[in-house]
Amino acid sequence: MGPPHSFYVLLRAFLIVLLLSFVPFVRSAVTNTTFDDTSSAFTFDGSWTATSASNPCGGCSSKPDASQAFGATWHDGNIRTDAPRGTSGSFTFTGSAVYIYGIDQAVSQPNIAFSLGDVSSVHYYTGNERFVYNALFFSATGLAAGETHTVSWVFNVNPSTGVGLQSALFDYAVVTSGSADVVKPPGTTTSSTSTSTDVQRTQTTTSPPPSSTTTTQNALINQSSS
Ligand SMILES: *[C@@H]1O[C@H](CO)[C@@H](O)[C@H](O)[C@H]1NC(C)=O
Ligand SMILES: CC(=O)N[C@H]1CO[C@H](CO)[C@@H](O)[C@@H]1O
Repeated sequence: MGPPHSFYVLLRAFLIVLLLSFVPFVRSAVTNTTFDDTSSAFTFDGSWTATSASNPCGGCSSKPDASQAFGATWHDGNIRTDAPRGTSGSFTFTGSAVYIYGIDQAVSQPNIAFSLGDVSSVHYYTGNERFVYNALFFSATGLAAGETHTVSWVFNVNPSTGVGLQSALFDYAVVTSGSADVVKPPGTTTSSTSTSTDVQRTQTTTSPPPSSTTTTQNALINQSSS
């Protein structure tokens, strides 16, 4: 003889309450921070020009609308087929996710090869718009939230453009942070009023998280097991 049927009804109600209480907590714990290309978190190595409406790049072939760039600034980097050194850069941050944004352009954009740990991808715009603002160049999620990460990139000339001088425009980065609050030891300052209770709950529930919280959940698991 097992436990009475009412036991399962109660257990199920309990798990539903756990799940519902977990979702709003995760949302409130996660924040996005935007870093303009002028931030010292960026490095730019090789042929780059820091550009804005008040400091235009006369020699640059790409002249986007400054008012549509974040902070009205961007970095214009270029590469030649016979360049003696590569054009590259990096962005260093602490958080569980990173998004690098630039201004895509249909004319003469190189392949931009990104890497972050074992994540790598190549960005190349195949559309026809002269400029596309807030274009996502690279993203990585599910990172260890409390650790410092560096995403780096290098330009590779794209032969399909038929142009020997190619350029790409870097605008800003968004970093997701705050999920580390969930696993901070008790007594640590936190913006949430129910942290310790929720840590307890997230450790006892085995329900899969809703898809919208997957990133945070991954970070939480990695953090907890380290
Ligand atoms: C953070 O920014 C990314 C990329 O723009 C977005 O997908 C995500 O929903 C944002 N998260 C929060 C908590 O605002
Ligand atoms: C940064 C890191 O270690 N992320 C991992 C967190 O855990 C999930 C699930 O086990 C992995 O898929 C991530 O790669």
